[in-house]
This record gives sequence, C-alpha cells and structure tokens, in this order.
Amino acid sequence: MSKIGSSLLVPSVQELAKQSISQVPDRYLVLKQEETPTLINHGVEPSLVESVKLGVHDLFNLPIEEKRKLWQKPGDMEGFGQLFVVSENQKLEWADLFIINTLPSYARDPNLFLNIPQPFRDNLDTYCLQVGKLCMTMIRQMEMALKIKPNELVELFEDISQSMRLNYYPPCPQPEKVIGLSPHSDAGCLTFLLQANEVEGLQIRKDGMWIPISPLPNAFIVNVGDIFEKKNIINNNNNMNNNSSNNNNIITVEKEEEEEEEEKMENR
Ligand SMILES: O=C(O)CCC(=O)C(=O)O
Repeated sequence: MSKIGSSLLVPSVQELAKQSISQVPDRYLVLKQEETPTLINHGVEPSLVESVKLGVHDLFNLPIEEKRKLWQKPGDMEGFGQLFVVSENQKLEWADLFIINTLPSYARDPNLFLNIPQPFRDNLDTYCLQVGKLCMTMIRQMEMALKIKPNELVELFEDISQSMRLNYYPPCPQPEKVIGLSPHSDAGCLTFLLQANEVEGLQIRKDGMWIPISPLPNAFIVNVGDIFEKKNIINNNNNMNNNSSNNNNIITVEKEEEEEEEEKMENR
C-alpha cells in the first residue's frame, strides 16, 4: 500500500496552548470557508459514536510522552502532527491532527493502530466498519438520485481505502489571528464529518459565501470529495444539474429493503 504523502514535523499545538502564552507564535498567524448535507438517522449506533468521541478526547489528552510514540515519522503522514507542511517557513494551523489509515485493515500501520489505547482502538474499528457501510449506502442512493447505471459507482468505490482524521483545536489566546484549518476541499470520495461537541467554527462555502454550520447531535456533515465530483462530472454531465437541486440539507438514510431483511436475519 503506497503512502498517502508526507508532511514536515511540527510541534504540538495542544502543548503550546498549555504554556499560557499571551501571543501566538508568528508561524501560526495568518492574515486572517457550500452548503453540505447534514445526515441524521444514519445507522451508526449512537452509543458507539459517543464512545468514539470519548476515545478521541482521551487520545488528545494522553501525556505528551505517550503521544510522541504516536507522532508522525519523517516522510510519513500518519499519527499526530499536521498535513501538507512542506517548508519550515510555512504558516501553521492552530490545530493538532491525528491521521490514520483505517480500511482495508491491511492498510493499517500496526505500530500506530496497535498503540491506540483500548477500548478506543476496538471502538474505532467498529466505527470505521459502520461508517464504511454507510458510505456505500449513500453511494447507492446517489446513483439512484443521479440516475447513474446501478452499481457503476458502487463498483468504482467499494474497494476504496478509508482514512480518518481527528482534529483538535486547543484554546487560543489570539483566535482572531489564527486559522484552525485552512479552506480546502476534501480529496477523496465522501467525508463523514462528526463534530465532537457544540463548539461552532466549521464554515462551508456556498455561492461565494462562507456559511457557519451549527453542530447537530448525532449527525454527520457529508462532504462530496474531489474524486467523486470529478467522476460524476465526467460521467454524468447532464444529470448532475437536473437532479442535484434538492434544497433540503437534512437527509436521512432510507435503508434498502434488502438490507433491512439482512438485519432482521442477523437479529434473530
Ligand atoms: O474540524 C472541522 O470542523 C473541519 C474538518 C475538515 O474539514 C477536515 O478535516 O477536512
């Protein structure tokens, strides 16, 4: 499995924030974010989601000595650190990230995955499988909504890899002068963004305007990534415009009858 890229090593923002500094180091200062569907009733167990949130909280609160064991290695992207840092002069984001390949399981770095404390590691494992299943359900529904030949997208994306990014934004003494995460599009197929608490900050760009997104309990923000958009523009030039004009941004996953039957069988 090839690496997804690399990033220069950067310090822990969480540790920096602990130093009760009144001024943010120069490197974090910046001169100074589309409506995306919010997904509820998604089938990922609420208790599992809560355990994962707790696990993320505990992971970022590990002592720095423990976190160092999970830090990015030079030339690698997985672990604690930041993404796309290519120069020592580059402005940094006011965030600590933890990046990990999650599926297929053989793509996991055992040195990293097996060092994630329990029970978070097992919960993460189950969570990733459930989100992976949700992703395929969404893709099937998008095929129908976009009138794409059945299974065409499913076949394209069913073996796609899954990775996870945990973003932690420590309190900042000069919040107006930094940026938590720079404006970006997601490179992959679909992103399921789980907001861990009620703190607002996420903005999505639509029609040239940045729109604040208020966190909803037990909901995912679903972002269509670059790969999916490109594939659909090429394959579905005409249908795209005609069928994607649904203004209702709260969507629920309707389970297909077949899946419901499967579940009934499993629960017997
Ligand atoms: O942490 C957030 O609210 C935004 C996360 C995000 O856009 C990303 O990780 O790509």
